[in-house]
Amino acid sequence: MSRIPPGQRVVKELPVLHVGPIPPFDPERWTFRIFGRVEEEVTFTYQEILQMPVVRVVADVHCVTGWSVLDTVWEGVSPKELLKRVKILPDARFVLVHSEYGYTTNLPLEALLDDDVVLAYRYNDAPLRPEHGYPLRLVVPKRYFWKSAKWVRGFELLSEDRPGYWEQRGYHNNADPWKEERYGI
Ligand SMILES: Nc1nc2c(c(=O)[nH]1)N[C@H]1C(S)=C(S)[C@@H](COP(=O)(O)O)O[C@H]1N2
Ligand SMILES: [Mo]
Repeated sequence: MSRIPPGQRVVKELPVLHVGPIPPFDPERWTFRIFGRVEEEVTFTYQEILQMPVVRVVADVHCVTGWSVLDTVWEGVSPKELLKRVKILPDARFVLVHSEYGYTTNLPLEALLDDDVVLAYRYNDAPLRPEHGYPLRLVVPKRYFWKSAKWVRGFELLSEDRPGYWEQRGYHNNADPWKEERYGI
């Protein structure tokens, strides 16, 4: 079976693709916040995130514009690890991922808890570079890469799905590259 989803071509290096500027990072003021459908919201400092158990994920990533990069290596923390530290309300089924400058993307909570999902601060055995999302980026290998939000600052747990930045602009809500869920509902 092919490793390349339909309509994709392999490139060697991860291109740099995003809307808006690269945000500055102040480790003293930066926080990651989990809020919404949780009993009590929580915020983590960058230091606290670095102290959590490290996970390493090797994955192929697929951008909706047609490029794929094979065997990308990410290290960071698992969203599961962060979510262990809150009490999730029983009606929480979706997550809106919040990044700097208002970029958002939505996922089913279950998808965020998948074993291959990581909040990464290292890429290919080096510190993640600012243009690729440093200090922290989400990587969701099973979805088109716009769901892998760079410069993440929080998870908002929701009882009902709420479309993110690209999902509001015509990109597919589910974004499975193997089903070519590029545009539309
Ligand atoms: N915050 C933020 N994250 C983002 C984007 C963005 O515009 N802003 N673009 C997405 C898209 S469309 C892609 S293809 C990947 C690109 O990641 P890269 O620049 O590290 O290759 O980031 C995703 N994450
Ligand atoms: Mo993309």
